[in-house]
Amino acid sequence: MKITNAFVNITSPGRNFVTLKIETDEGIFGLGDGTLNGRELAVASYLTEHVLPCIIGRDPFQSEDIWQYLYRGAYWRRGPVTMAAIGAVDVALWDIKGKALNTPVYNLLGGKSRDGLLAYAHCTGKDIDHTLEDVALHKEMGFKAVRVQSGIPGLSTTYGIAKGTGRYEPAERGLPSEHQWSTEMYLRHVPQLFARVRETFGEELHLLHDCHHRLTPIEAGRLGKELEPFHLFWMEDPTPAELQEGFKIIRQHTTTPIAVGEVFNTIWDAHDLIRNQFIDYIRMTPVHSGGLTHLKKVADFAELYHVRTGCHGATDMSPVTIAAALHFDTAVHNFGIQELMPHTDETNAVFPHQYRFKDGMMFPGDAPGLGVDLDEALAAKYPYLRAYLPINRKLDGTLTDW
Ligand code: GCO
Ligand code: MG
Repeated sequence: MKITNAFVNITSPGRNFVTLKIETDEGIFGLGDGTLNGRELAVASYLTEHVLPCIIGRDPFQSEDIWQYLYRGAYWRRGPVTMAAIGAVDVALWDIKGKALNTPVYNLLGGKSRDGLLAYAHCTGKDIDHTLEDVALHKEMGFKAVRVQSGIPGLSTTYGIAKGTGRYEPAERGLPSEHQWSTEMYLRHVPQLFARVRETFGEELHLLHDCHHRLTPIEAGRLGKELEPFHLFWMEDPTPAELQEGFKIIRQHTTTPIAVGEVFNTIWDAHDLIRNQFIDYIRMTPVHSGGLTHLKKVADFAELYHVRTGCHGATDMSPVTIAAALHFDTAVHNFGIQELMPHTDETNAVFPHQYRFKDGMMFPGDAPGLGVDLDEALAAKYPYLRAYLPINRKLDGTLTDW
């Protein structure tokens, strides 16, 4: 089998997505996702100008060799743009292989290790009462795990909170907006939020929380310690992770489990965190970490250190990435949980897919390959619109971490 053609599709059915389609001489095609929130066109151009011409004529079954060719061969390694581009190619190749062998991708990664995948929803509200309502709604929908976020009294904006009654969408059309931040207000508020959630819903519901890189390690240690009575499933992205040894300080102060890695691109971003057992869950997902080929290696390495997976699944992971993540989750031994932030109806129509949610669990479906399609005619109706993540400033105006 040979790759005969490859092209990038950019569409914006509610938000921007960059999709790679690789075609072969046997009429089988594969899809990959290269969406990088707020930097979409950089990946599209990297693929079109620098990657796709090099893969025409290659055998799509050689996913390992093609991965190494694009990673080692380019000399310039790592980084979100490079790894999203490699990820798009790699996932499309696994899709082709599955279709050619008439089997779902999870069978190529080791086969079923479980029947269903525990998924968590993102629950938000402008204050604690509204957040409790959202948690109740998601419990009703069948969720057994929820990530709980709430507006912070005194701050006009808080990350991760839906606007009005709409769904939460991290990217905003136009140039970046500005959010406000106060660590003091946040640290006072979050333990009260979790006290109310446990009081209302009891012990059984799995509770998660995303700190979105806002804290220093010692502040994260304090928060983790104060949240211990509420038995969190995880505390996510407590501090930026470029300084991996910072997580040692968090570990010294709390038994609240730690998850990190949605912005990581390769094992080298997580290597020390994993081997020193500073974290409990690794959040890397196929699109931003070089596809299934690399992510499988990360998971196998993490397994040695009792670290489980928790793939990032916000709306900026297209249905192609969600499907790839679900096949990966199904196969790896050390699966932990899968994030599920629902796409708009428009997005679901552009990317018809086999995966399903039922009773708190997700299922990849048994279609050959990934089980996702791209309706190109419908996609063409939603042209790209510039969008960014917001930026974040402390109350005195200092730019801080998003
Ligand atoms: C999550 C995330 C998102 C990110 C977004 C960035 O855990 O779902 O933190 O909400 O902000 O995916 O592109
Ligand atoms: Mg997050």
